[in-house]
Amino acid sequence: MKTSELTYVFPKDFWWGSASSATQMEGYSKADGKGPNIWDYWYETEPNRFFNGIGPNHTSQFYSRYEEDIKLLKETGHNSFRFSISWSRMFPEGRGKVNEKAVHFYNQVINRLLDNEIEPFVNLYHFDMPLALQNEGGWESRSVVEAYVEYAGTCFALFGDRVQKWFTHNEPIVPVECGYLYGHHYPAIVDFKKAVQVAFHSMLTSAKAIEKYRSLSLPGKIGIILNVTPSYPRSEHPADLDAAEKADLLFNRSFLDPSVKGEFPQKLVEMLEEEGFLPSYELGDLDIIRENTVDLLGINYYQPRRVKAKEHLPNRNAPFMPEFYFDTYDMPGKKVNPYRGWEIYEKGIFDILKNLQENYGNIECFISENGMGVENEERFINSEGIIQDEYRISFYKDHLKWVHQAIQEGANVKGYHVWTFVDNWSWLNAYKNRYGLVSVDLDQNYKRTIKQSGYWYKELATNNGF
Ligand code: BGP
Repeated sequence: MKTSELTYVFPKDFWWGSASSATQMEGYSKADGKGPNIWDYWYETEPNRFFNGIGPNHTSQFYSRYEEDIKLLKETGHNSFRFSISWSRMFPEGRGKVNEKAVHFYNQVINRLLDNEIEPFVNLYHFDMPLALQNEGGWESRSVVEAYVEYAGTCFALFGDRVQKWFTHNEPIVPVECGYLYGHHYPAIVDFKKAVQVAFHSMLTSAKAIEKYRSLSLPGKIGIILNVTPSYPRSEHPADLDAAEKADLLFNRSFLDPSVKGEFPQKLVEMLEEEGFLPSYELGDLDIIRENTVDLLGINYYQPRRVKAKEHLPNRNAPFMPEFYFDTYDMPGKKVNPYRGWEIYEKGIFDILKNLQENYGNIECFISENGMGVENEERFINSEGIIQDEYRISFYKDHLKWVHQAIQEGANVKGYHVWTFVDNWSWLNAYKNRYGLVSVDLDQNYKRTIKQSGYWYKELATNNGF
């Protein structure tokens, strides 16, 4: 298609791709010397927590099928692809001796991607703490900070000659909220003070890994991936505005500011101090955070947060939660993905990008995840066996229009990655909601079939627009 026939044309060399994570797609959780991580452990001890009892050993088997998958990446138009390294595959005990079979596997993946002109984007941490380190306290513990830096440094040294886009964490708020506030991820603790410590350590480890990376003078960039949930107040009433600001400070700026500006927002520090929740830290930690900000920011966007002032005083006898500062509400008439229950608000992606442009030095960024999970997609299979997922194509187009608009207005956006490439296993929801451009048939040995959205994505990437 000629550029003149397209309505939305993206900048030259735009990164078209998708994101994935080790636990959600490698499978083989006990093979070739991999150590257990918190997901393997939780599944063994509490399998009923997982939808249909499917655990992390039954993810889409990328570990054995990566060659086939990389061909499919090519067929669906990818010029870039994010995966994460499994810390417990590299270091079965979390630190110490590196597992050579893991090194071989990741080398193969990186080399095959490069052979196919697909740039590897590598993330070091996607919710998968090695069990041995969780037993030391996981992200709460200072010893784990040092273990992470050792792991990151090893990955840079082994793969950094070829990998030129590195990410220290994916969505560091998720282990904080799911693991330490709302009980969705192991260790499923409810403890605000610990949650703050975990958040602080994720920022410290990110800065320390960046420092390590830069000391090696490798030829690439390093960043972090944050899920930003724009916080929209119910009204312009000062109390609603204040509530929305507090939600933004807790869920977004607690990671955005240290990652990009090298400091925590003063207002956030005051809020935490008032409740006695400041984390413990060592002399020099804040300097490390200040001096090691990111080159590049990945933005995962799924949904906004609708916020209003608290209507009742919080119950001081209940465990302290972020919702002590604000209430959320159901905005009348909002559009919702009925399967996942998440609001769909496309303009949110534009608001995030404009905020980065205006308040974060227009840092180089890309959309690192955006996607729609849908149940029972076999309903939409046509006579040729292809899932007709028109809804997903519309979802992407509707978001891409706003990404395009932000770029027109000067935002420094380099790419768009969808979640995700092949239907994969999702934390507690297992295979309930499917997100892929390619389907996986669990009854036919994980057979892959490109969906209509996969063909569309190829066209989008080839035309560099739509
Ligand atoms: C993001 C995570 C992904 C992925 C996605 C979809 O927050 O980075 O790992 O799972 O959300 O969410 P879910 O799988 O819970 O539907």
